[in-house]
Parts: sequence; structure tokens; C-alpha cells
Amino acid sequence: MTYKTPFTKWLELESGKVKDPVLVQQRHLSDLKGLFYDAEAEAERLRDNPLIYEVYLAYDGEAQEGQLGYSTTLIYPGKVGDEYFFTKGHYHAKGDRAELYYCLKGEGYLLMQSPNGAVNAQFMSAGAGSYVPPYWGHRTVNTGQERFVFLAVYPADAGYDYGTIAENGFASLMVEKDGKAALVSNPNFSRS
Ligand code: S6P
Ligand code: ZN
Repeated sequence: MTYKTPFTKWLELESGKVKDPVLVQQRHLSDLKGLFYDAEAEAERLRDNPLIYEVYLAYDGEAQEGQLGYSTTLIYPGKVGDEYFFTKGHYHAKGDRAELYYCLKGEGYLLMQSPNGAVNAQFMSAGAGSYVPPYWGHRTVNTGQERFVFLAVYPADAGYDYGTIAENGFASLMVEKDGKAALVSNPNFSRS
């Protein structure tokens, strides 16, 4: 038996970044191609290909059962057409793995959908601790004016299934309507 050495990573609350991250992922609009419902608006914005979000990985170990992964996500403010910037969204490859999101800055929504067709949207601003139960697909959306930052803590072996959402889309969308965030059904959503 080997025992993992305890460690601390510092989260920069203003920027949303992790100091000395293990890995940084940057997602531009081109990495999310086809996910925004308004294809014309997406094609238009692809010309400047904005940076939509970044993920700072803090956990420095293996994807082993029993360990916890953690990372911060910062989503920049902005829209494609009237749809707010969001993360790709995924199910966990090991579907029975849950996850906790803790909001550090800004505001937005955690959108979730279960395999039997239920949808759920949790509002998050600094201090919100939101739970993603096993089997629910999840995506976060920045509906505010500043960066939306949260810490994610998850079983290190949860893994990612991006394919289902890439193929079917997400059931609900957050769009700006009369100057406010509104949850609407995705006209392009198909359920496999
Ligand atoms: C991992 C967790 C988050 C996301 C991150 C980016 O289980 O849910 O760290 O990976 O918010 O979202 P996505 O959908 O691009 O992985
Ligand atoms: Zn996840």
C-alpha cells in the first residue's frame, strides 16, 4: 500500500485561476463548434473565435478510484447570438460518479439533464454549493457581466463522455430575453 502525500493548491479568487496548475485547458468557440443553437450567429462569431472558458486542474494524481479530482473553471462573459457562453457539457464516463460545484465569483447556471429526460437548472453565485447527482449530464453557463468561476470536486476516476452531448445537444438553453436570462428548450435537441 502506498499513501498519497497530502498537498494544498491555492485558488486565486479574483482571477479564478489555480496557482501552479497541473494543466490548463482553454476552450475557444472553435472547440465548441455546433453546440450553440444559432448556427448563423456561431459562424459569425467564429471569425474572431473568442476564448469561452478555461479549466485549471489542481489535482496532481492518477485517475484512481477513491481519489478526488478538483479544478476551477472560469467562463468569460459573452454570447453567441442571444445564447450565453457555456462549457461543452458532459456526462461522466463512469455514470454513477457525482460531483460538487462551489461558486467563487460571478453568476450563472448549472444546467443538468438526466437520462430519462428530466431537466434542472441551479442558479449559482459566490457561495453556492451545487450538487450534480450520479448520471446527470451537466453544463455551466455564464449569465452575468463578469467572469463566472467555480471549483469542481469529483471522483478522480469519473471520466468524461462528451460524445452524447456533441451528438444530441443539450435539452435546455440559457438565452437573453428582454435583458434577462431565460431558460428555454433547445429546438435542435434530439434524444437518443
Ligand atoms: C469535471 C467537471 C468540470 C468540467 C469543466 C469544463 O467533471 O465537471 O471540471 O470539466 O467545468 O466543462 P467541460 O464540459 O468542458 O468538461
Ligand atoms: Zn463533471
